[in-house]
Amino acid sequence: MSLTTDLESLESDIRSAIAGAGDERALEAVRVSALGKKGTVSERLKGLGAMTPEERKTAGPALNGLKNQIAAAIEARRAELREADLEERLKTEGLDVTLPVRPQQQGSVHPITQVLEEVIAIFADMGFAVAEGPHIETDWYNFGALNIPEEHPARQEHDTFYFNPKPDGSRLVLRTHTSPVQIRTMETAKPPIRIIAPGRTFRSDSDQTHTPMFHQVEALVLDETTHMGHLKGCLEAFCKAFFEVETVKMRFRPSHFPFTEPSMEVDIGCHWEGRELKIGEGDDWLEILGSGMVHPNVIRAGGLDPDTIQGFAFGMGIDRIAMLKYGIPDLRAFFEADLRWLRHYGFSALDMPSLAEGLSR
Ligand code: 2NM
Repeated sequence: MSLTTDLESLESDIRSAIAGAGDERALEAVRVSALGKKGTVSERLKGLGAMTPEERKTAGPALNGLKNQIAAAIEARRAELREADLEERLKTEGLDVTLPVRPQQQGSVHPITQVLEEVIAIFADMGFAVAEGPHIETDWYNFGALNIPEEHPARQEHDTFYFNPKPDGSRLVLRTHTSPVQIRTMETAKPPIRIIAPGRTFRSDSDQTHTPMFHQVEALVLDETTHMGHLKGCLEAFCKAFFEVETVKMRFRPSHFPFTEPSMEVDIGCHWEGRELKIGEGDDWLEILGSGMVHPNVIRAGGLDPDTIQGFAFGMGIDRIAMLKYGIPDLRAFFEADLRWLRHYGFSALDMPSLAEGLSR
């Protein structure tokens, strides 16, 4: 058989193998069988060495030409396969962006999450940052730094969950309020400080109006000049935004907290219309939060100088204001994971609370 016929039939075999390769793996196998170390074309190229110079003159260019043409044919087929693969994927993985997001929404946002997001949206708009901290705290961060020393009567009122004592006698606690976050913030941030601390809190107390785990948002504003007028303005702006009303009647009642001096509890006006509680005006009062000017001892405990730094703090129960805003009668239902209840009181997962687009609709 002449060299030309041999190469012609070899070329046609390889070309039909290339054309027959249905995917890139099959094509790679064809490449190896022709151009690999022991491939049919490579073996013939090795034979060049044994030829006479005269034979090599025609066989060399013919073999190298074949090798290059096969290589080019393989690359062309590879591109073709990739193109076809892409076409196929575009057809099957296609996405109709005009379709509704989901045929029907599964699940819903828990009312506490909704209210937490609403509160964060309101204070973020006023320039507050969100701060977080651990649920398990030391006695110092939960009590000592907040001007609640050992034997202070407030310790009993907190119904604290204590961990077993450590060898040195100290005991960790589940935080009874989010105030430890404010102390940690004072230690690390430089005034002016404007933060809210939302999160879970724990007290060993369970009845119609108390659950052992509940949610709080506390706020802290510290600089050189902040006073009670700022506190009142801030709380009034919050109440209007949160209850989505134009005006809100408010009452500041003198009170006592170890961590603030003076301290005030804040009530908002309300009245009943049939079985519906209307918030903002009326002759009844609802207590919604505690507040005051941060006690000098607390500022000092946070590592700041109470002679130059002052400001206010307040705290409220998220679960409680969620009940008030959305007319939820029993606090315990919040944590029973009853699907029918969740569907009834839940919120759309697609509507983010925002001041511009409406908090709760
Ligand atoms: C309240 C009422 C009044 C409060 C105080 C502080 C801190 F850490 F700055 F001293 N955080 N939160 C505070 C003040 C909390 O909850 C009813």
